[in-house]
Amino acid sequence: MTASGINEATLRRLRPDFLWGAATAAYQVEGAVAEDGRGTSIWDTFSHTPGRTLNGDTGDLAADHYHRYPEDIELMASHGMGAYRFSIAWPRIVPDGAGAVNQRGLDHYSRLVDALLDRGVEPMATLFHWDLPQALEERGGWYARDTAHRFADYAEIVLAALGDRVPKWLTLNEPWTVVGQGYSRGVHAPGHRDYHTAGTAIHHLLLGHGEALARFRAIEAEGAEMGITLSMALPRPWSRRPADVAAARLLDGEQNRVYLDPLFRGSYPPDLAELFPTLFDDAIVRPGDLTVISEPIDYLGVNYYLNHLVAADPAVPVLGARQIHPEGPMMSAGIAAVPEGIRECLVRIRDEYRDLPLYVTEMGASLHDYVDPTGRVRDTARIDYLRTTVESISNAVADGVDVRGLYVWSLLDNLEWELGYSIRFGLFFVDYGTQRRIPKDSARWYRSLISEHAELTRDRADRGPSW
Ligand code: IFM
Repeated sequence: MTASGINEATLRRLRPDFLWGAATAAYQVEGAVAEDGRGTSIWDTFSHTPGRTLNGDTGDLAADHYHRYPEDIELMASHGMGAYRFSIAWPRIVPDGAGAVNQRGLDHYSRLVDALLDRGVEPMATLFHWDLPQALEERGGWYARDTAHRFADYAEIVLAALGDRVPKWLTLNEPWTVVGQGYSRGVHAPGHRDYHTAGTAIHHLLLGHGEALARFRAIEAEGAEMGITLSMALPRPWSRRPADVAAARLLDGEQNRVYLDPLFRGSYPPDLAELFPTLFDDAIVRPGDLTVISEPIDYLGVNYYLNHLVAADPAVPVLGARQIHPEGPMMSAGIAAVPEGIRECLVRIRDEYRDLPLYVTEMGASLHDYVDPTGRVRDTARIDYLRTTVESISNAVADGVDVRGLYVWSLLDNLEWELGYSIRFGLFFVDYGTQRRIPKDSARWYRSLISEHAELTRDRADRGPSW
């Protein structure tokens, strides 16, 4: 057994160049919302609207990563991390969503990328992690087809500036969360609560993805690759009753298949026609759209948090289904911590969709961490969660799935959207009053895991890749 508590054979199974990283998103960590010409995003508007976020928390200051990124990169490097997944704030680049480009925004990310490369940390950039320019929301947001075209324009600007130095790109982060929380359930920005029209937002997000991918292919950034990150859920029926089985199937459609099917099969799942009628409306899904959306990606990013049982419940509007949080310890966000489920998600993609390279672009545990009187953050539950995560990824590799990296959510404690700063996901504790970063026990554990893996796979790395 190794110091990380993961047995050697399990760690050896992961490729020598397996990427060990951490992830963040612009609005959750950057702060500096009024600096260097940044425009307003829907999350500025939403978080400043009374009653929308817990305690009225906003991303105005967040973890001040906009200014403190050199220190944060140093933390990654000194903890052995070889990769950083961050997102680019669209309103920093095109403040009004269309038209004038803000060079100061591009310069910021250019400096960030150079600083990462200097420290040997590979950048992975997400183009859209939910901070839509407010100006585009006022023109219909993702209900409007034009937003997809504007997204592609913005992507092209960023790719032209950074495509030579950023080897890994993601178009969208978790379109399910954007739509499920922001358009259907109304708990995220922009706060719409309408399943009936949510399909339109799904389609335009995916169209934006496809058009951005086409621009990327046209640029031919050498050595760079592009994918998309989906959040995969594991909804299972509460019982074998046909009504529960059908309810779980519906949630699987709403959370997984409605994104996977168009991306990999070029069609929307017919069983979702009642839930998302506009996905079957020719005025919304126009000829050729699904061809654009299903153009092959270089890899898929998978985020995994949700594992729940589903029971039919006619009292629940629209879905007629209730989620029951199951077995296992609960994390503080009310999310059941069942990290083993990642194996099933990864295998499913290979078996039901396509055998392509996969990156786990987020997995993490939310806890009520605190600094104890000795100055330590003893987040044992997060270490257990991450240990099981790594073992489960290795099991998927044993099943023959091509998994190439893990980006822990999150590098730093940050703004957990509508839950504000009430819960913490970071490997590094952020004392928000002083912005001091304190490595949690999990950060030290991650460092030892990364060095054990390097040690165990050194021979194979010296012989060169065998894949
Ligand atoms: O904080 C979020 C992140 O922005 C997207 N994926 C899930 C995380 C935890 O809820």
